[in-house]
Amino acid sequence: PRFVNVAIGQLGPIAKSETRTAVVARLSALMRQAHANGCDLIVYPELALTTFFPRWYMADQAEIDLYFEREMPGRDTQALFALAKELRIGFCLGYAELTIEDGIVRRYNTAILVDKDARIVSKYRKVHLPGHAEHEPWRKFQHLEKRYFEPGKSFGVANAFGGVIGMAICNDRRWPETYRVMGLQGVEMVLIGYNTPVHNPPAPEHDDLSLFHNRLVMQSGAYQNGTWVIGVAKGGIEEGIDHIAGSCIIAPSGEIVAACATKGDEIALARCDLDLCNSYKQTIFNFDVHRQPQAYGMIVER
Ligand code: CDT
Repeated sequence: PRFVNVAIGQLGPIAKSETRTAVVARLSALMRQAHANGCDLIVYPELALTTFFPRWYMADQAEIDLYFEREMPGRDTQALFALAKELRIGFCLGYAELTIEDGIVRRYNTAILVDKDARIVSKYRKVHLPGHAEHEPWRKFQHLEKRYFEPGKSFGVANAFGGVIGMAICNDRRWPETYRVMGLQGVEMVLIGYNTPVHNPPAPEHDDLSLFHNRLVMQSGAYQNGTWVIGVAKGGIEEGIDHIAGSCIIAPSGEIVAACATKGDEIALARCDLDLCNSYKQTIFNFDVHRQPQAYGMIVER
Protein backbone atom coordinates (compact mmCIF):
# COMPACT_ATOMS: atom_id res chain seq x y z
CA PRO A 1 0.00 0.00 0.00
CA ARG A 2 0.95 3.65 -0.58
CA PHE A 3 -0.91 5.61 2.05
CA VAL A 4 -1.51 9.35 1.98
CA ASN A 5 -3.29 10.61 5.08
CA VAL A 6 -5.51 13.38 3.77
CA ALA A 7 -7.54 16.00 5.61
CA ILE A 8 -10.41 17.94 4.18
CA GLY A 9 -9.99 21.53 5.40
CA GLN A 10 -13.59 22.69 5.00
CA LEU A 11 -14.33 26.34 5.67
CA GLY A 12 -17.50 28.01 6.82
CA PRO A 13 -18.37 31.43 5.41
CA ILE A 14 -15.80 34.22 5.06
CA ALA A 15 -17.32 37.67 5.59
CA LYS A 16 -16.47 40.45 3.16
CA SER A 17 -14.95 42.38 6.07
CA GLU A 18 -12.75 39.50 7.24
CA THR A 19 -9.01 40.19 6.88
CA ARG A 20 -6.55 37.82 5.20
CA THR A 21 -4.80 37.56 8.56
CA ALA A 22 -8.00 36.31 10.22
CA VAL A 23 -8.62 33.80 7.44
CA VAL A 24 -5.03 32.52 7.58
CA ALA A 25 -5.52 32.00 11.33
CA ARG A 26 -8.56 29.81 10.55
CA LEU A 27 -6.60 27.87 7.92
CA SER A 28 -3.75 27.44 10.40
CA ALA A 29 -6.09 26.09 13.08
CA LEU A 30 -7.36 23.45 10.64
CA MET A 31 -3.77 22.65 9.64
CA ARG A 32 -2.82 22.08 13.29
CA GLN A 33 -5.79 19.71 13.72
CA ALA A 34 -4.84 17.79 10.57
CA HIS A 35 -1.25 17.49 11.79
CA ALA A 36 -2.37 16.32 15.25
CA ASN A 37 -4.27 13.56 13.45
CA GLY A 38 -1.22 12.39 11.49
CA CYS A 39 -2.10 13.92 8.13
CA ASP A 40 0.33 14.35 5.23
CA LEU A 41 -1.86 16.79 3.31
CA ILE A 42 -4.73 19.21 3.98
CA VAL A 43 -6.96 20.43 1.15
CA TYR A 44 -8.65 23.84 1.39
CA PRO A 45 -11.52 25.22 -0.76
CA GLU A 46 -11.62 27.37 -3.89
CA LEU A 47 -10.84 31.10 -3.26
CA ALA A 48 -10.06 30.22 0.34
CA LEU A 49 -8.60 33.59 1.39
CA THR A 50 -11.62 35.84 0.83
CA THR A 51 -15.36 35.91 0.52
CA PHE A 52 -16.67 34.57 -2.83
CA PHE A 53 -16.47 37.98 -4.54
CA PRO A 54 -17.89 37.03 -7.99
CA ARG A 55 -21.34 37.34 -6.41
CA TRP A 56 -21.00 41.12 -6.75
CA TYR A 57 -20.77 43.26 -9.85
CA MET A 58 -17.84 45.65 -9.59
CA ALA A 59 -16.75 48.08 -12.31
CA ASP A 60 -13.69 49.49 -10.56
CA GLN A 61 -10.70 47.28 -11.37
CA ALA A 62 -8.81 48.56 -8.31
CA GLU A 63 -11.66 47.35 -6.09
CA ILE A 64 -11.71 43.96 -7.85
CA ASP A 65 -7.96 43.58 -7.51
CA LEU A 66 -8.17 43.82 -3.70
CA TYR A 67 -9.38 40.20 -3.81
CA PHE A 68 -6.31 39.02 -5.76
CA GLU A 69 -2.88 37.79 -4.61
CA ARG A 70 0.13 39.18 -6.46
CA GLU A 71 2.59 36.92 -4.67
CA MET A 72 2.38 33.42 -3.27
CA PRO A 73 3.41 33.21 -0.54
CA GLY A 74 2.70 36.88 0.12
CA ARG A 75 2.73 38.98 3.25
CA ASP A 76 -0.48 37.47 4.64
CA THR A 77 0.02 33.87 3.52
CA GLN A 78 3.66 33.53 4.59
CA ALA A 79 2.49 32.32 8.03
CA LEU A 80 0.64 29.36 6.51
CA PHE A 81 3.74 28.27 4.55
CA ALA A 82 5.88 28.64 7.70
CA LEU A 83 3.48 26.52 9.74
CA ALA A 84 3.34 23.85 7.02
CA LYS A 85 7.12 23.68 6.99
CA GLU A 86 7.32 23.50 10.78
CA LEU A 87 4.69 20.73 10.97
CA ARG A 88 5.87 19.05 7.77
CA ILE A 89 2.43 18.87 6.23
CA GLY A 90 1.47 19.62 2.63
CA PHE A 91 -1.51 21.69 1.55
CA CYS A 92 -3.66 22.62 -1.43
CA LEU A 93 -4.98 26.19 -1.45
CA GLY A 94 -7.33 28.03 -3.78
CA TYR A 95 -6.93 31.79 -4.33
CA ALA A 96 -7.40 34.55 -6.89
CA GLU A 97 -4.11 35.01 -8.76
CA LEU A 98 -2.95 38.23 -10.41
CA THR A 99 0.15 37.78 -12.52
CA ILE A 100 1.94 39.61 -15.32
CA GLU A 101 2.74 37.58 -18.44
CA ASP A 102 4.73 39.34 -21.20
CA GLY A 103 3.74 42.71 -19.76
CA ILE A 104 0.01 41.86 -19.68
CA VAL A 105 -1.96 41.53 -16.44
CA ARG A 106 -3.70 38.15 -16.14
CA ARG A 107 -6.17 37.02 -13.52
CA TYR A 108 -6.92 33.40 -12.74
CA ASN A 109 -8.93 31.32 -10.29
CA THR A 110 -6.00 29.24 -9.07
CA ALA A 111 -5.04 26.37 -6.78
CA ILE A 112 -1.54 25.39 -5.68
CA LEU A 113 -0.16 22.17 -4.26
CA VAL A 114 2.51 22.72 -1.61
CA ASP A 115 4.75 19.92 -0.34
CA LYS A 116 6.00 19.19 3.20
CA ASP A 117 8.98 21.50 2.66
CA ALA A 118 6.50 24.33 1.87
CA ARG A 119 7.54 24.34 -1.80
CA ILE A 120 4.90 24.93 -4.46
CA VAL A 121 5.06 21.74 -6.54
CA SER A 122 2.20 22.47 -8.88
CA LYS A 123 -0.25 25.18 -9.90
CA TYR A 124 -3.64 24.78 -11.55
CA ARG A 125 -5.78 27.53 -13.13
CA LYS A 126 -9.53 26.89 -13.35
CA VAL A 127 -10.57 25.88 -16.87
CA HIS A 128 -14.39 25.86 -16.62
CA LEU A 129 -15.45 29.33 -15.46
CA PRO A 130 -19.22 29.31 -14.80
CA GLY A 131 -21.69 32.17 -14.71
CA HIS A 132 -21.62 35.29 -16.88
CA ALA A 133 -19.50 38.34 -17.80
CA GLU A 134 -22.01 41.21 -17.62
CA HIS A 135 -24.18 42.57 -14.83
CA GLU A 136 -27.54 40.74 -14.75
CA PRO A 137 -29.70 42.77 -12.34
CA TRP A 138 -32.59 40.27 -12.40
CA ARG A 139 -30.49 37.81 -10.38
CA LYS A 140 -30.68 37.75 -6.60
CA PHE A 141 -26.89 37.60 -6.74
CA GLN A 142 -24.33 37.56 -9.53
CA HIS A 143 -21.91 34.84 -10.61
CA LEU A 144 -19.29 36.88 -12.50
CA GLU A 145 -16.41 34.46 -12.83
CA LYS A 146 -16.39 35.01 -16.61
CA ARG A 147 -15.83 38.73 -15.93
CA TYR A 148 -13.13 38.51 -13.29
CA PHE A 149 -11.01 35.56 -14.51
CA GLU A 150 -9.47 34.16 -17.66
CA PRO A 151 -9.73 30.40 -18.18
CA GLY A 152 -6.71 28.22 -17.52
CA LYS A 153 -5.31 26.16 -20.35
CA SER A 154 -4.81 22.58 -19.17
CA PHE A 155 -5.19 19.90 -16.53
CA GLY A 156 -1.73 18.80 -15.43
CA VAL A 157 -0.66 16.32 -12.79
CA ALA A 158 2.33 16.27 -10.46
CA ASN A 159 4.38 13.55 -8.83
CA ALA A 160 3.95 14.36 -5.15
CA PHE A 161 3.12 12.67 -1.85
CA GLY A 162 4.27 9.35 -3.35
CA GLY A 163 1.70 9.40 -6.15
CA VAL A 164 0.24 11.26 -9.12
CA ILE A 165 -1.79 14.23 -7.91
CA GLY A 166 -4.08 16.53 -9.89
CA MET A 167 -6.26 19.53 -9.09
CA ALA A 168 -9.54 20.94 -10.35
CA ILE A 169 -11.72 23.80 -9.09
CA CYS A 170 -15.45 23.86 -8.38
CA ASN A 171 -17.38 23.92 -11.68
CA ASP A 172 -14.64 21.75 -13.26
CA ARG A 173 -15.93 18.86 -11.14
CA ARG A 174 -19.15 18.69 -13.14
CA TRP A 175 -17.34 17.93 -16.43
CA PRO A 176 -16.20 14.37 -17.24
CA GLU A 177 -13.32 15.70 -19.39
CA THR A 178 -11.71 17.21 -16.27
CA TYR A 179 -11.16 13.80 -14.71
CA ARG A 180 -10.48 11.99 -17.98
CA VAL A 181 -7.67 14.32 -19.09
CA MET A 182 -5.98 13.71 -15.74
CA GLY A 183 -6.94 10.02 -15.83
CA LEU A 184 -5.03 9.73 -19.11
CA GLN A 185 -1.98 11.04 -17.19
CA GLY A 186 -2.41 8.34 -14.54
CA VAL A 187 -3.86 10.55 -11.82
CA GLU A 188 -4.35 8.84 -8.46
CA MET A 189 -5.82 11.69 -6.42
CA VAL A 190 -7.74 14.77 -7.60
CA LEU A 191 -8.05 17.71 -5.18
CA ILE A 192 -11.15 19.87 -5.71
CA GLY A 193 -12.18 22.96 -3.75
CA TYR A 194 -15.57 24.59 -4.34
CA ASN A 195 -18.02 27.42 -3.53
CA THR A 196 -21.49 26.33 -4.61
CA PRO A 197 -24.55 28.44 -3.83
CA VAL A 198 -27.59 26.27 -3.11
CA HIS A 199 -29.63 28.55 -5.38
CA ASN A 200 -28.75 28.81 -9.07
CA PRO A 201 -30.76 31.79 -10.39
CA PRO A 202 -31.13 30.56 -14.01
CA ALA A 203 -32.25 27.08 -12.87
CA PRO A 204 -33.93 27.21 -9.44
CA GLU A 205 -35.48 23.79 -10.14
CA HIS A 206 -32.00 22.31 -9.52
CA ASP A 207 -31.65 23.83 -6.06
CA ASP A 208 -33.03 20.83 -4.15
CA LEU A 209 -30.58 18.57 -6.00
CA SER A 210 -27.41 20.56 -5.32
CA LEU A 211 -25.92 18.12 -2.76
CA PHE A 212 -26.94 15.13 -4.89
CA HIS A 213 -25.24 16.61 -7.96
CA ASN A 214 -22.13 17.39 -5.92
CA ARG A 215 -21.74 13.74 -4.98
CA LEU A 216 -22.90 12.40 -8.33
CA VAL A 217 -20.19 14.13 -10.34
CA MET A 218 -17.30 13.52 -7.96
CA GLN A 219 -18.20 9.87 -7.32
CA SER A 220 -18.52 9.10 -11.02
CA GLY A 221 -15.29 10.99 -11.82
CA ALA A 222 -13.46 8.92 -9.22
CA TYR A 223 -14.82 5.54 -10.35
CA GLN A 224 -14.57 6.13 -14.10
CA ASN A 225 -10.88 7.03 -13.78
CA GLY A 226 -9.85 4.83 -10.86
CA THR A 227 -8.77 7.76 -8.72
CA TRP A 228 -9.29 9.22 -5.27
CA VAL A 229 -11.24 12.50 -5.26
CA ILE A 230 -11.08 14.98 -2.38
CA GLY A 231 -13.97 17.47 -2.51
CA VAL A 232 -13.72 20.49 -0.18
CA ALA A 233 -16.36 23.16 0.32
CA LYS A 234 -16.56 26.67 1.58
CA GLY A 235 -20.08 26.21 2.92
CA GLY A 236 -22.74 27.97 4.90
CA ILE A 237 -24.42 31.36 4.68
CA GLU A 238 -21.87 33.81 3.32
CA GLU A 239 -22.99 37.44 2.96
CA GLY A 240 -26.61 36.26 3.07
CA ILE A 241 -26.24 33.51 0.47
CA ASP A 242 -26.42 29.82 1.41
CA HIS A 243 -23.70 27.52 0.06
CA ILE A 244 -23.64 23.73 0.14
CA ALA A 245 -21.06 22.01 2.30
CA GLY A 246 -20.96 18.24 1.62
CA SER A 247 -17.17 17.96 1.62
CA CYS A 248 -16.10 14.34 1.20
CA ILE A 249 -13.32 11.92 0.32
CA ILE A 250 -14.15 9.43 -2.43
CA ALA A 251 -12.26 6.20 -3.06
CA PRO A 252 -11.48 4.86 -6.57
CA SER A 253 -14.46 2.54 -6.08
CA GLY A 254 -16.68 5.64 -6.13
CA GLU A 255 -17.54 5.15 -2.46
CA ILE A 256 -17.47 8.00 0.05
CA VAL A 257 -15.10 7.06 2.87
CA ALA A 258 -15.13 10.30 4.89
CA ALA A 259 -17.33 13.38 5.02
CA CYS A 260 -17.83 16.57 6.99
CA ALA A 261 -20.84 16.79 9.27
CA THR A 262 -21.27 20.58 9.51
CA LYS A 263 -21.28 23.62 7.22
CA GLY A 264 -18.47 25.34 9.12
CA ASP A 265 -14.72 25.10 9.66
CA GLU A 266 -14.14 21.36 10.01
CA ILE A 267 -11.64 18.67 9.12
CA ALA A 268 -12.54 15.16 7.96
CA LEU A 269 -9.87 12.54 7.41
CA ALA A 270 -9.08 9.42 5.44
CA ARG A 271 -6.08 7.14 5.08
CA CYS A 272 -6.01 6.94 1.29
CA ASP A 273 -4.18 3.97 -0.25
CA LEU A 274 -3.12 5.09 -3.73
CA ASP A 275 -2.70 1.43 -4.68
CA LEU A 276 -6.49 1.04 -4.48
CA CYS A 277 -6.48 2.78 -7.89
CA ASN A 278 -4.64 -0.12 -9.50
CA SER A 279 -7.42 -2.67 -9.90
CA TYR A 280 -9.65 -0.09 -11.62
CA LYS A 281 -6.88 1.20 -13.88
CA GLN A 282 -5.80 -2.36 -14.79
CA THR A 283 -9.20 -4.00 -15.40
CA ILE A 284 -12.54 -2.35 -16.16
CA PHE A 285 -10.92 1.04 -16.94
CA ASN A 286 -7.70 -0.15 -18.56
CA PHE A 287 -7.63 2.74 -21.04
CA ASP A 288 -5.03 1.17 -23.37
CA VAL A 289 -7.10 -1.98 -23.80
CA HIS A 290 -10.68 -0.72 -23.74
CA ARG A 291 -10.95 2.96 -24.76
CA GLN A 292 -12.20 3.68 -28.30
CA PRO A 293 -10.87 7.19 -28.99
CA GLN A 294 -11.60 6.91 -32.73
CA ALA A 295 -15.26 7.10 -31.73
CA TYR A 296 -14.82 10.16 -29.50
CA GLY A 297 -13.65 12.77 -32.04
CA MET A 298 -16.76 14.91 -31.71
CA ILE A 299 -15.81 15.74 -28.10
CA VAL A 300 -12.98 17.97 -29.29
CA GLU A 301 -14.24 18.81 -32.79
CA ARG A 302 -17.25 20.79 -31.56
N1 CDT B 1 -17.53 28.37 -7.93
C1 CDT B 1 -18.24 27.69 -8.85
O1 CDT B 1 -17.71 27.29 -9.88
N2 CDT B 1 -19.55 27.50 -8.58
C2 CDT B 1 -20.48 26.91 -9.51
C3 CDT B 1 -21.81 27.47 -9.24
C4 CDT B 1 -22.85 27.09 -10.19
S1 CDT B 1 -22.85 27.88 -11.72
C5 CDT B 1 -23.35 29.48 -11.47
C6 CDT B 1 -20.53 25.40 -9.41
O2 CDT B 1 -20.48 24.74 -10.46
O3 CDT B 1 -20.64 24.85 -8.30
